[in-house]
Amino acid sequence: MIEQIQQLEQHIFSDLDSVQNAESLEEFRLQHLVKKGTLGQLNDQFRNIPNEQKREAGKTLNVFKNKLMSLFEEKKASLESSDTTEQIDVTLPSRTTYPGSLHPLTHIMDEIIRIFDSMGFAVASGPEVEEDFFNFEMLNFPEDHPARDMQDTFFVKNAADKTVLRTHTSPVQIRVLKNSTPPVRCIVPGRVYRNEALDSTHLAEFHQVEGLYVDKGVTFADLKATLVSFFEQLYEGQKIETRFRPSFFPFTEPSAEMDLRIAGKKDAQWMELCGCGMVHPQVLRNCGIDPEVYSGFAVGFGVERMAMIKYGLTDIRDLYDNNLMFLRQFV
Ligand code: FA5
Repeated sequence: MIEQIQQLEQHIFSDLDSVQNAESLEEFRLQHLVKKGTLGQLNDQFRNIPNEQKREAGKTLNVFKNKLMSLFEEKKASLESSDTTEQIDVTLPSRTTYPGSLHPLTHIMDEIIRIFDSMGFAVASGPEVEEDFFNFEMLNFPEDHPARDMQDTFFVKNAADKTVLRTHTSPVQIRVLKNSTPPVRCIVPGRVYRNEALDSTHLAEFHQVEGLYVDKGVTFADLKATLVSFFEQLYEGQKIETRFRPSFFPFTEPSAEMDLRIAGKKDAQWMELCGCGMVHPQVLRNCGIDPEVYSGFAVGFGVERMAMIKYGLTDIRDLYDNNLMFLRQFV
């Protein structure tokens, strides 16, 4: 029997070594390791050999069995770890890929331009690094006028240098009016800068859209009707409430601010969305336009604040956090 085991060893271990997959391993197990296989037959033979041979033969048989079982387990483990088909869970959903999308501010800016375009307003632009002359002086803020304090200005070098990061889009009113003859009807979308403490409704860098309409016979009623119609279109599908409040800007007279909130919503807060008014006669004169013949209205909207209402945001800073979970809602 010892001889028989030695002969068996010569091929059974190399057979096991050449097994390459789970099916061949199972075949090997059924052929050699089950009761009716090679090992089972050896056990039966062992029972029938003479007692004086049992000691030697039993030892050889045990060594053989242990070696065979441990090589078998090793082979099984190595096939399992290299078998990728076993590891893929085909029922798992595939990984989501997100398409690129426009930022909510781009969405709302496009919408604002579209609505004003439909009302006959062209798009104008001006520089973000602006001269004091356009940002303040021509808009009726003489030097040392206290109203300059309302706008927390970033000076490019210092206050004496008179170059500022524009604090509003209103200087473009001057640039447009100086170069045109009424009727003038334009909007100015753009970035503005203020040296402000940030909170849930204030940023230091934000966007405004200026609106300007100068012609014969333009009245405050035109301003009001234009604003109400604009907001109704921008917030189409949402029920809104608006209110005008008297205000002051050196370049408009009379001046107002407009607040808006979602109607019927519990605890809905009023949000100031724009400053506006009738273009001050002195501003028209500064630009070579006769205020006895022409009149006009001007408005400056805060774009981020309009987006807050449109998208139900409670903190303006959410728009600049670059949080993908937030931005993916606007695909
Ligand atoms: C102005 O900037 C005027 N130029 C608006 C104007 C234009 C008045 C034409 C008359 C005629 P004001 O500082 O209020 O006004 O800003 C206008 C709007 O910008 C505000 O109603 C608000 O919606 C937004 N805004 C102002 N400051 C901030 C800020 N720090 N962060 C975000 N939005 C702001």
